[in-house]
Amino acid sequence: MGKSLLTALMLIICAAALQAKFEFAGEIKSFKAEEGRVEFVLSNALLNVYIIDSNIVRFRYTNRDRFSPAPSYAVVYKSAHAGKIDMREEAGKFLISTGELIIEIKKDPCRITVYDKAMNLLNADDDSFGVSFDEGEIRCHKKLFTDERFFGLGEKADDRLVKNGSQYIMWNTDYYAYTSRQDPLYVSIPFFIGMRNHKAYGIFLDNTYKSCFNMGASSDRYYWFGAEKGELDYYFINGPDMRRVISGYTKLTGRMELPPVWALGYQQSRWSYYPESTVRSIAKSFREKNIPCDVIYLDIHYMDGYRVFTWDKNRFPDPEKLLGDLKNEGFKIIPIIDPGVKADENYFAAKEGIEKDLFAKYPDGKLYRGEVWPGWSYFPDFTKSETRAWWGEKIAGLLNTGVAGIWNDMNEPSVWGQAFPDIVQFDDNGFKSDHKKIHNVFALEMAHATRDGFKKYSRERHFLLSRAGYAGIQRYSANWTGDNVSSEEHLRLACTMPLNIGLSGQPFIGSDIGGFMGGEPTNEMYIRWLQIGSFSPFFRGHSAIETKAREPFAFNEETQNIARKVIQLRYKLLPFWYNEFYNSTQTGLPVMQPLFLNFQDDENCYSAESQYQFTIGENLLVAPVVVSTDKTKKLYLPKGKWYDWMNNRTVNGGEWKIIEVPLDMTPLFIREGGMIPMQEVQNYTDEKEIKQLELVIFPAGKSNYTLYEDDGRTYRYSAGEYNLTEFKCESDDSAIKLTVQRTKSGFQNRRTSYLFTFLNTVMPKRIKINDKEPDPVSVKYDDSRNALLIGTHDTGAISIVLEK
Ligand code: MIG
Repeated sequence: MGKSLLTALMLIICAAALQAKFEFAGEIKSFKAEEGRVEFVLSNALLNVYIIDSNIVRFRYTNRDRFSPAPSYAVVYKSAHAGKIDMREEAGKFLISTGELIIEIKKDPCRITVYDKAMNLLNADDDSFGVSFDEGEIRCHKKLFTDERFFGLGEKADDRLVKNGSQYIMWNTDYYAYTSRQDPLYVSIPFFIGMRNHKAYGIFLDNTYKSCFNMGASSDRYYWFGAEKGELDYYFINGPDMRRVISGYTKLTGRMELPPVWALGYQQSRWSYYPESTVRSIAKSFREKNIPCDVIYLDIHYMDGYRVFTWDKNRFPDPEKLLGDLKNEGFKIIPIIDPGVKADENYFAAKEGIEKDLFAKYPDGKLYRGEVWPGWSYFPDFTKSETRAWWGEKIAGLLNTGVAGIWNDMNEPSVWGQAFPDIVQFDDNGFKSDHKKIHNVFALEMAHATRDGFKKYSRERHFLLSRAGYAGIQRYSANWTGDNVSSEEHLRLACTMPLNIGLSGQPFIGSDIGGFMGGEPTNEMYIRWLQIGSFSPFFRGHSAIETKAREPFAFNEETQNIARKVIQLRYKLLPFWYNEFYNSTQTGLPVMQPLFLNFQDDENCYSAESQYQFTIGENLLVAPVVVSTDKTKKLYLPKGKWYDWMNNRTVNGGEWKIIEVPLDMTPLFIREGGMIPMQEVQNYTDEKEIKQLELVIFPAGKSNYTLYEDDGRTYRYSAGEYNLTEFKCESDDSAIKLTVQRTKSGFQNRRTSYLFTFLNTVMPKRIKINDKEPDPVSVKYDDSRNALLIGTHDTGAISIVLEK
């Protein structure tokens, strides 16, 4: 080889190496239409465009020669669109139509613009930047419009829901006593909602590596998202209704399973309740004091030297007996399970894991050991199906002992706040990869293993709570917002964080009521927090070791009395809660919803102040007090009429109000037309045979409500053992009519009567139930509420007419 040729070659190689440092995706060189997708070859990348649904399009780029064969951890939905893609070529561009969206793909350079059918621009790549690769790092720059707003991104410690002007990192992190804006935290959900002109779309970046979302932080030109490695694989989900965006996202990543009803009750935790006499006395206090409670948690001290799947023989000599006794009192017990398995050669879990090759290892085949509660520990490789199956068997052991659920902690995975080494290898379902790829899905796959164990070894529904998570965690587990602080700041975060996580596809969420650490809540703060918690999907009090307990009876008598009422209201509302959970399993929408989810066009619902308000489902608005010393509350009611539950009067919406808020009051408003099912209070779910359902109705125009019911504890519903009852109400100048109809019958319930409470209703001239005058004793008028109460022992089809 001549010297000049060699130099030329060297130059080319150097240039290539230099180029590999940073490059844009480049121009489109060729394309190939396949079933359900089009493959474009770009100068520096491959791009596949898939039509998933008419409102969901997937864009997948790689700067490698081929796409990764490893399946997604998050996406469980198989595209409905397998056919030919409707694409035409025009000068300088391709146009793909999904029926609902038009995707414009410019050739040189390759740039994506998404339009709706009427050619309104919804989302576009930045003209100059688009997609780029910086060595292994991937980035996508999108045009930022001045009227554009962002929401979502999962667990972010923001006391605001609008995400503009900040950069967020996705990297599951154990950060105790975090403060506002601390980022990242335990859960990573690389999904956000964009909104312009009150029209919403969503983008989900399906990449488990450490990722970054810069939502116009220090740039008014673009926003960008990307990851340190992997593919730029993202889904565009059109609304324009925000609810449709979230439903689309959860169609892709899956939805919550229907939990057992008891998991919607009050749950009590502390680090830690031990020995067993303490657990018994806590349980006894709840019952003696008539404060409802369904669950007691066992934190790390129940184990033998923090060895998972063991019990400390001195503190808990006979766990089966204890759990059985407590079960008879209506208590469900949930122990903590951390991922670290103590590296102890005499410990069965360590021995089995080594024997069966279930732990994460270094590239030289030696086991990785990290330091956590048990001391030096092995980490199960949950990305290996054998590990998940083994873990499931261990979970079954706990179920046999009588536990009702599992609490996963330290699963970021956390190694005493240190960095888990990137060199540690995981199976990745046979595709082999390192910690960088698996870190964010470690908790997801641990939850996967646990959920699989639940379902394989038990017919009952069980509850799983996880600290960490990734997109799709809602399929397996609830989350709580980790180690919060007893502070005013965290009282506000107890509203905004669950709301934010709910917008990101995880509906089952709540905070440690009263604050986990960092001082003690005052009585006021505790009550205000409990009120927020009682309207959060996950309702649990918990506190750290060496802090005061967060049981209601750890506070003074007056506080206890208020707390009892707050918790009792939750129990009265259980049929309502259960129905909203059911709805969420069907739609993927949050249970606890920001105002703008139902009033997307109402600008007041986006204001800083109204962000602490929310609705449960569509019809019950909660305006909690978020400053513990406040005696008044400024709140916004969206357009329409509302029934002020606390003050028994109707109020007009579309206005800001200032109301007085005594400590025992959680401001609650029923939306016009709204119906709220309730039942008598119990000290735990299933304490009593509930014979009567009360339906509270605020009649207005035409409205309807569908109630789902089943046994509340098994999977028999999936074989059709459930009921759907439809309530329709019509109100005009002459009459109010209510009809009740079973639309699905598959479950034998115990109901023998209904009580219908018509709010804001005058005493009618005449009442007819199924065309007959009712027995006068079954009709009452409550002056203080302006409410008409009608009871009936009919539980089949009912028609009630109230003539005005
Ligand atoms: O290193 O298990 O967030 O809820 O009480 C702390 C003890 C470990 C952190 C959890 C917290 C739990 C605590 N855990």
